[in-house]
Amino acid sequence: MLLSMTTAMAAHGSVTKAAFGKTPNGTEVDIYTLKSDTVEARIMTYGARIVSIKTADKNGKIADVVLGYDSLDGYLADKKTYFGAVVGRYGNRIAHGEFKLDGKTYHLPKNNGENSLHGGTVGFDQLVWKAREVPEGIELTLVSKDGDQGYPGTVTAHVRYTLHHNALRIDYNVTTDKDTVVNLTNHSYFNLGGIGSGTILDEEMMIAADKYTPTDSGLIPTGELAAVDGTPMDFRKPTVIGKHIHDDFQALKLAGGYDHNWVLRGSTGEVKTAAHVHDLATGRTLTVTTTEPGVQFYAGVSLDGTFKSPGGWPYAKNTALCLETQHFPDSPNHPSFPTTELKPGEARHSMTTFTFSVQK
Ligand code: FUC
Repeated sequence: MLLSMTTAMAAHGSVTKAAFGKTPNGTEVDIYTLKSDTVEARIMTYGARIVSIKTADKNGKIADVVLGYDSLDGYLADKKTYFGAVVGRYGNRIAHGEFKLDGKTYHLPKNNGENSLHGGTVGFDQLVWKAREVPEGIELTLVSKDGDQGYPGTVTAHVRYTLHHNALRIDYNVTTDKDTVVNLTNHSYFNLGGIGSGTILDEEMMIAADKYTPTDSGLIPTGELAAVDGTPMDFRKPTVIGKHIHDDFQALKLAGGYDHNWVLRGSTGEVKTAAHVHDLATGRTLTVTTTEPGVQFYAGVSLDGTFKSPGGWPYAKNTALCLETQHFPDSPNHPSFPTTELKPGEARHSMTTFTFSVQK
């Protein structure tokens, strides 16, 4: 009996909960451990963040493949990186912290030069979400009031993390009581070699995109969808990330490396492969699928070693990469981009999966 129960647990996974500390105003933060036969993922209620993802390499060696901290204090002290967070209300940038909706202009905090980044000064990444267990995972809920960070409408966001064998799935469901704009993503920093293993420049990556959105110097899209063909932005075939990162190419010079939105093939709402990453040294691979129209490939260009891993390893430039599935940056100011507008009575659903395997 005991044996069969244990087996059932391994097949269907398990979810456990523990305390992870308190925010400065005394709000308790919990951390949940999702375990399957191959992956252990920890997710906390502060920022609905992925704290760690442990999985084996080709020799069976387990490592944590996302950057993070071992205590809540680490996260509270770091307002720069968004490690593992659900970013909202609007992932990435809105030009001049301004957009028009139904004839009215809304003003957002300019927390990134002239622009608004990742939902403003206190985005969803810094709020404590409510959590409940669901089959194979947890659902986190946040209510953001009308006017929060300058955005219109009271928005209710439900983010569900579920773990099926080697696939961590994220489902986003958002509603509003007034017309607004929404663009949620997850900001995990992956290093498939494991924390402490070096940079991601030797990892091989494929992005399923023929185009990307070039930007100005503030990383705001110009509106053009440019072909990747013949440029360092071409990841249609698996390419070593460091191969062209220092090329004399304007988009790379503006961003100090890769920090751009790629236009995924296929349509919004359709589940499609966004990217595939392969760490040649350990054999670990990551496949990202999504219903979103774009993905921000960010090569950890602003990591500067200020923040450190639990073992004291400096989180330095290019030591991790983000694949932020999303609607395009600054969409509210680009009517030609897939719309980020959400109206009362509508429910915005999107999903992304991170699947971990080993390729020898
Ligand atoms: C990504 C980038 C930004 C920023 C942030 C931490 O989303 O687009 O440039 O550095 O992450």
